[in-house]
Amino acid sequence: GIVEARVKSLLNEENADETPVAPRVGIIMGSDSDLPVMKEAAKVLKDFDVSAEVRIVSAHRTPELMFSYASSARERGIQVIIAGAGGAAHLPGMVAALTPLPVIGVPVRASALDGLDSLLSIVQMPRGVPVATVAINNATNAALLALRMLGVSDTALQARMVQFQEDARDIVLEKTEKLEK
Ligand code: RP5
Repeated sequence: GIVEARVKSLLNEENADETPVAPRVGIIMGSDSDLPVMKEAAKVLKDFDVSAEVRIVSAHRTPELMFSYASSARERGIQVIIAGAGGAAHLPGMVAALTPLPVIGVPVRASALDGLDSLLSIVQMPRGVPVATVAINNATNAALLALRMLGVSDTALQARMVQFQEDARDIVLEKTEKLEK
């Protein structure tokens, strides 16, 4: 459909039509206006060769779709859901209420309140229904957290995370070395 085509073009997926691999991570967002932020999560997962699907699912505009997406995610093989939303950001919490999977919420800076509204909407979940909330617009960290979760039972993936952390450390050390010269 039109949304899928827009998602593909925004993600710059040259190989989008190759044989599909069952997605392990579901990346969903309330609106296509969240895509510029949320596509960073897709990029990170791609760099780690972890399959993901990207969907527009709105708690307010498509409540039935949200219900069917969240309640079928586990049986479709999804292992972690990353949900981004802005403003009255109900999507991550509602999805967490409908699935036993871990849900990571990304507060998107979308309104006059600069993202603080999204952050508070996502982070202030009632006891019993957790959403792991990352910083405003930080879809990169949402993907890295999803990878760490998958890494608990996927040693090859966890080894890649260790490598990623070592690379990040080396970059900082190299910068320090340059400063000292
Ligand atoms: C939320 O409202 C979306 O997640 C988005 O961040 C915000 C604005 O959506 P649009 O009006 O741009 O579609 O539901």
